[in-house]
Amino acid sequence: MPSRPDHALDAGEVKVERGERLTRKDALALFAARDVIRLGRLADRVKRARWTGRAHFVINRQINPTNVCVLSCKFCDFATKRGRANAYAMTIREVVDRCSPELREVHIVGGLHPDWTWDYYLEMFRAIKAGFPQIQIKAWTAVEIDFFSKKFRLSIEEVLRSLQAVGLAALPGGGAEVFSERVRKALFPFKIGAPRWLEIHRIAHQLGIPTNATLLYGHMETYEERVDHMLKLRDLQDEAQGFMSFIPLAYLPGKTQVVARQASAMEDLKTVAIARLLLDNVPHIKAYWVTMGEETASVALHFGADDIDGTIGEEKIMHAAEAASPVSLTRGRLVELIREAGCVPVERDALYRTVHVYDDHASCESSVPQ
Ligand code: V47
Repeated sequence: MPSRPDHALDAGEVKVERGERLTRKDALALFAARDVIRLGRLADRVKRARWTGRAHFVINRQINPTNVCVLSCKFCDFATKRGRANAYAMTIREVVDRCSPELREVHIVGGLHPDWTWDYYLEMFRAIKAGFPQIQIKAWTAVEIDFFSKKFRLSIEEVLRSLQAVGLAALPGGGAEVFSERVRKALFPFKIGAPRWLEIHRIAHQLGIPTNATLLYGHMETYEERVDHMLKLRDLQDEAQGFMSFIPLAYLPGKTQVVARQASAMEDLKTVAIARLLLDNVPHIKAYWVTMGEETASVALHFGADDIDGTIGEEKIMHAAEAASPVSLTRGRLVELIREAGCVPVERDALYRTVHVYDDHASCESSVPQ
């Protein structure tokens, strides 16, 4: 750590201690800070004031029903075109077969399939809920909601209300990438930009559908663009408090190689810590173990994160981009990771309601089935 005092942190630290909101300038100074441990301690204090030593996880399953996508984003290794050897599209039976009684949440996102009907999407949710009424469905990014709206000539509100009627509980945070027109033009020119992504989340919040928000970082974006992204989310959150969680996603170079290597663990920890400090109105900051790796995610619980997502089951988007992490973790492993970080594991549902607090060591093995 730096031998000289790191004054980049001073202004931010004073403001946080006084409970004042950080500005763009403060956040940029935090990104310039060399004393990452001091930054982490500050974020940890803020996290503990809200969540004490608790860290959340969920028994969930990711389902990516198709990789066929009308878009071709330059950072994405997952999407492919109809008819290619690696293309797949699940039937509703195949989606439902991936569900099981112990799940609290299914997280469903995929490619923008050119042929699927609106009824297919509605029937998918009906079939999941018929088989597994306890499962909360967190599904379809704003990019998919926009696609449904255009393809099926429905308003955003009609799309969301119809999905809500068949079981949609929350929207995941994907598709936001980074709210910068410069980066959008370079990496995902045919995908919706910030105004549309934010509009869709605003409508979801107005309808009482909670949502998450992501940031894809570690490619060609600048610190200014990361900060501006977070500030846009903070502004929207001031309107209706509809965001549950913010998830910084480190870009995995895979075969797309927008940059040659993934952001460092230090960069991950800094981004988590600054998110906790800047997004003072977003309750949960998620250290997503799939992109960060288990080790960095557990350290991130001391840098402002209070959530590590879930068991996942079978993740395809990050693993298409050669993520080094396993495709799934057990409940026991998540509890262990959180405990190893010195935190108290709290199993939650998709809406962050507490399912079980593992406040003694025996309870992990005995009180809830594996
Ligand atoms: O929007 C795609 C990202 C997102 C790569 O809401 C990549 O709880 C890194 O949004 N390297 C989808 N990232 C995943 C997502 C998500 C994940 C976990 C939890 C939640 C939540 C949402 O994955 C996409 C894009 O930003 N992505 N390719 C890549 N090569």
